[in-house]
Amino acid sequence: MKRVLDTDIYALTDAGLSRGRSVIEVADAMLRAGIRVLQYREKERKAGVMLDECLQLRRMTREAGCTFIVNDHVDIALLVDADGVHVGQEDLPVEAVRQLVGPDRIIGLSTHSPEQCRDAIARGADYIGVGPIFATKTKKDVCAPVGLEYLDYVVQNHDIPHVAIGGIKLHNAGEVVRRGARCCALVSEIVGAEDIGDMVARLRRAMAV
Ligand code: 3NM
Repeated sequence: MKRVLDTDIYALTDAGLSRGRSVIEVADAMLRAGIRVLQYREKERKAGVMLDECLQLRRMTREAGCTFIVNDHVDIALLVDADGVHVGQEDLPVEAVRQLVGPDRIIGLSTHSPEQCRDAIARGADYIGVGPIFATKTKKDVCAPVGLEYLDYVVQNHDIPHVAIGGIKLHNAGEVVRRGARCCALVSEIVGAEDIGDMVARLRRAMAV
């Protein structure tokens, strides 16, 4: 059975924001903090390096019982036997990704509007990213913040699992959860924290609404 986002925090890697720590070190701290979904999202890596890191992360996440998702690279997701792949609006359509990964792997799709949400459901995505909720510098090519209004639309109209993303921090994570988000994805707030374990614990307290 596919396990799709049955968790509070969705963590992503970003070596450039990790205070000089390696992706593996950061992921290790996340897993020790009890993170249950981890996405490998590295934009400036050679394919061979991505493959090596993903092989290591696959071993670590499997041992920890953590769902492992690879961003964009369907080939790497398949090579390392990831649980799923996350794609954006400019990537291969969900139906094509499904043909490659089969029925049992998770496909996540970033969406930024009600129309894209409905389209993702029609195409058979397993979950959607909903964002950017707030302004973010982490994703370079992302549209202006969609605010909490788009999250409200998803929460009030659709059952598809969703993950709120974009500019979510310790100070606003509680608000996002109170608006009905089932799961929050955070990049800079977690990978950039000096003490990742402490940050995850504080986020959990802030999100326990
Ligand atoms: N996707 P931070 S926003 C990877 O809206 C990503 O689809 C987004 O980083 C979307 O938590 C985003 O540092 C970046 O703001 C989120």
